[in-house]
Amino acid sequence: MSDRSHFRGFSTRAIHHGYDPLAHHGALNPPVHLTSTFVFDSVATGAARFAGTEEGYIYGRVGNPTVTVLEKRLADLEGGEAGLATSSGMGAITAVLWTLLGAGDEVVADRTLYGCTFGLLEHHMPKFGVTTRFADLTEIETLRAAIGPKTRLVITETPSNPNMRVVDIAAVAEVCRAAGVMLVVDNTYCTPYLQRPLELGADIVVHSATKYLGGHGDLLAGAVIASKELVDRFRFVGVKELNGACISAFDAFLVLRGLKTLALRMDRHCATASRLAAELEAHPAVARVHYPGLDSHPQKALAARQMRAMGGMIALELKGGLEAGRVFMDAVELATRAVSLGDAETLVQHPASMTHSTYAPEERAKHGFTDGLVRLSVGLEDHDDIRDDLFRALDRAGAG
Ligand code: 7XF
Repeated sequence: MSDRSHFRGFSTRAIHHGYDPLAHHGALNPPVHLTSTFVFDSVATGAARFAGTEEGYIYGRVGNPTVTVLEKRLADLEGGEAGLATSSGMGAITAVLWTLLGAGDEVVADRTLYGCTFGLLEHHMPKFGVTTRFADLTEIETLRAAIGPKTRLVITETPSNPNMRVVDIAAVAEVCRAAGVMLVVDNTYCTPYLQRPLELGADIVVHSATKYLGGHGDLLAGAVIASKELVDRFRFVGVKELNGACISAFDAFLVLRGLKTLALRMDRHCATASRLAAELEAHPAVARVHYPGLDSHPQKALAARQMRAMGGMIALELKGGLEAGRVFMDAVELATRAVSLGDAETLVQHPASMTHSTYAPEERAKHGFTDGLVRLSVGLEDHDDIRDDLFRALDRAGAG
């Protein structure tokens, strides 16, 4: 057995934490435990495991040894006590919300969220008696005013998908703590390499691990990181009994593989995106670039405080609006027309017609993004190739 837990660098932990090869026949990588159920050596063992008085696996919806490695690793990287891996980001979000909320409860959510999170809160949770107030969480007084006696939790992304608004996690956490409500932060855009919400006072971090954590566009996964007490509830109530959104051992293995290069990939995503953001801002067809590293971003100073680097996501507003967006989207040759983000490939998509189509047009305006907004997930290709491709497509969009 070898204990490497005193080596504390981020990449070191992303490669090693929670797994000891010497306890697994020397296998460098964690075995993929392809099993749905686990055998008990006696009825007493089975009873003790169900009662929670003995550690050990029971059934794949509750836990699996490959998945456990991923859960430990993600918890460590986020600076949390415990982790839960799920079959998707939405699986993580529903596990949290459905466990913590009941009829009569209220949620306060930031005014821009990923489309399905918004749809869940605005259109579906009311069926179960849970309502949501959407507020601009970049304004602390607005948040304070939105929290009422029935508010149980506050949920936000930062930077927000798709328009890159930045929420001050520490300030929001302070208001939540004073009001006795929990703060959930969706850290998908940043990953723990760029931002660690628990260290800033959040109670719960959720992820779509489909994105940067996996990093290769070959899996769907999600995660929740929080105190052990909360994670136990999300596991034994949220996933086991409410949504069944357990991750497969194979997908857990793929996320673990992705994590080994997380820091390297994020450094490259961030470096290329920050160069491109400045270059794109100078293109005559571009009305506005939303990127927290730009001087034009209203929360640049906050982002610099809260994030290690400014991330790989950029939102562009084109002067020609929706139509220019369409021309641009069809003109790219290297950038790939696809939703999702955080992959090696540069991806472009149009939120109003794709990821955020669950918002009505007037809701999109109210929640802070225009129909002409194009979203760019900057990939790992060479900067010059991405720039040339985007500029050629922008020239077309501008000429239109
Ligand atoms: O269930 P998923 O793994 O797709 O994750 C849901 C999710 C949760 N939080 C954020 C901030 C997300 O961006 C997502 C998924 N977003 C993709 C996108 O924006 O392209 C989904 C493609 S429709």
